Amino acid sequence: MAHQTKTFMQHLFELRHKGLIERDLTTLLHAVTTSCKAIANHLKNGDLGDAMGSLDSQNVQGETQKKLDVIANDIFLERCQYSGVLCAMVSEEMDQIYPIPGDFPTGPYVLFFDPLDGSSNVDVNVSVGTIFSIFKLSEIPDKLTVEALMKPGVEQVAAGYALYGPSTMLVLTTGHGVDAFTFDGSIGEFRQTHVGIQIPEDTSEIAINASRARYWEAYLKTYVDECFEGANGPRGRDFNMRWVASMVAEVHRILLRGGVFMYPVDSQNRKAGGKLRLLYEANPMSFLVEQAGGRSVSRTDRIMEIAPENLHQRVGVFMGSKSEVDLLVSKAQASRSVS
Ligand code: P6P
Repeated sequence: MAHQTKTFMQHLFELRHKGLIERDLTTLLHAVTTSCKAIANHLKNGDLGDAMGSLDSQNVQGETQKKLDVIANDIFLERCQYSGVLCAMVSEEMDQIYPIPGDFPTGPYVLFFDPLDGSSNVDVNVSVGTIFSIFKLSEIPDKLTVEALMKPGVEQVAAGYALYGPSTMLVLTTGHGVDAFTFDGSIGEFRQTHVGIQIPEDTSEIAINASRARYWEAYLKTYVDECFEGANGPRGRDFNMRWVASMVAEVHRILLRGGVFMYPVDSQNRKAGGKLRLLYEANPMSFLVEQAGGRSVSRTDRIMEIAPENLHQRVGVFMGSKSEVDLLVSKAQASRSVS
């Protein structure tokens, strides 16, 4: 038989046969990837379908909801709630914990997800994604409280994203490296295209929303200015800048060719704690970045060691090529800390 690259499920079965993941996690990841396929199917029709545009509603973040934000969220709830292994789901699109309905069997796993990250790009056909983070509790809590779900990112058992771009891809870690899969429409499956992704330690490419420069701390402003000064400046080499306004697209680029992604706490978002959310954006992306040999901090602290306090907690994010994040941390430590 002609050599066929492994499908996503074959990859999971291999991990299970090696004793690296449990059967129930395989079940849950199958439901997650099926949800991502369904979301991709809605996206591919663009304005030919009826899913484009915004609703009059706002999500818990106070952001205008796209029709597809709600559609993607509902797809996850419907397709994951009967997996039989979950006790709760937490979504960017829902204020409260989503308990598994009484008539479905439950289990100790918790799924945090951002069903459609970067959705402001949907109407202009720029890549968007789905981000997921999975924990396994020591037991199913009697009472499903927020406190019962507040675990640091180092306790994740799996994390990943779907990238709805020129091709639809799925990138996953279960703590045993980072692998990527590309959707093959001819068989309706994700097939492995990248094995053991490693982020280049050095980079000359930064990603930051430069329109917020007036809000940044002085050390960060100096860092970015020195990158922009290029070969004639203190860095001695030219830098490139990218900003897609879709974290999944930025992190995917960084995983494959290096770079550093920055969304700092700044003078304008400090009261809110930053922009990006810890549980379903920063933690899963940090797990992937660290598993790929990169580094991920919130100014100076390792993101995956942050003890969460609420479901939609925001955090500053600096992640990517290790040597560049190391430099940023040393500059932050040398600067006067901002309370
Ligand atoms: P800004 C999308 O809303 C998101 O959460 C990330 O995916 C993205 O990196 C960031 O916000 C974009 O923020 O301020 O550029 O719109």
